[in-house]
Amino acid sequence: MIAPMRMPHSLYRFDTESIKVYELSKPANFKNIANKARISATGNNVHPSDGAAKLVDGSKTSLFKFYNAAMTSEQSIFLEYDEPRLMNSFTITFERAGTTDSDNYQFTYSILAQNSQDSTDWDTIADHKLANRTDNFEQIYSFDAKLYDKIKIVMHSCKTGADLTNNGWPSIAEFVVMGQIDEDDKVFENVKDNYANLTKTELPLNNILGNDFVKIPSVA
Ligand SMILES: [Ca+2]
Repeated sequence: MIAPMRMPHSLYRFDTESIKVYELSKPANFKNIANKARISATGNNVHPSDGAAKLVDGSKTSLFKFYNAAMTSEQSIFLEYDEPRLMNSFTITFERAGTTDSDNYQFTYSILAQNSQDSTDWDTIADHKLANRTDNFEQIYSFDAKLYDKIKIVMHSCKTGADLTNNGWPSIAEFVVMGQIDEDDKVFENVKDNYANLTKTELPLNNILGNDFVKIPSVA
């Protein structure tokens, strides 16, 4: 009879540290928080009708044309949060031309993340990965949950043409950040369920509570 394998003692420890680690790894309540970030790009050359909102609008057919020209040098896209958020995966989606691509695009990109409250160092989530517009237009990167407030997508090159020697006009269709929503987001999500088609900036406190609720009486 084969003796049952002994599990490492550490798996049974329920000290404070173990519970903390478990909680930090628990992704059950994570949602796509990409649209909670401020988005910017280097180059200041965004296509006027295809701006940053298209990167996080939930549509893989709407494109963020972050550099509105043939890309001759490396460019970066930034997603930034006011406070570090617990995150555990990024998904990047490029335009899909179909099963064939007459323009034959190849993107080379990296994805980095930083907790600027702890360090100026960047963690490398994806390092010089390749993508195209046919059979490799979307990649998911999962990692142990960690606090970040800055994400940087570095577009090293965007090549096109039969031999991939021409510079192409780059775009990204969608970027997903799976992370923990904060308390403000929870309140907003609850309100949004009852007030469809409103954005966060269109919900002044007076409209929700009524004017009388925000008048603070003076203390006698
Ligand atoms: Ca989109």
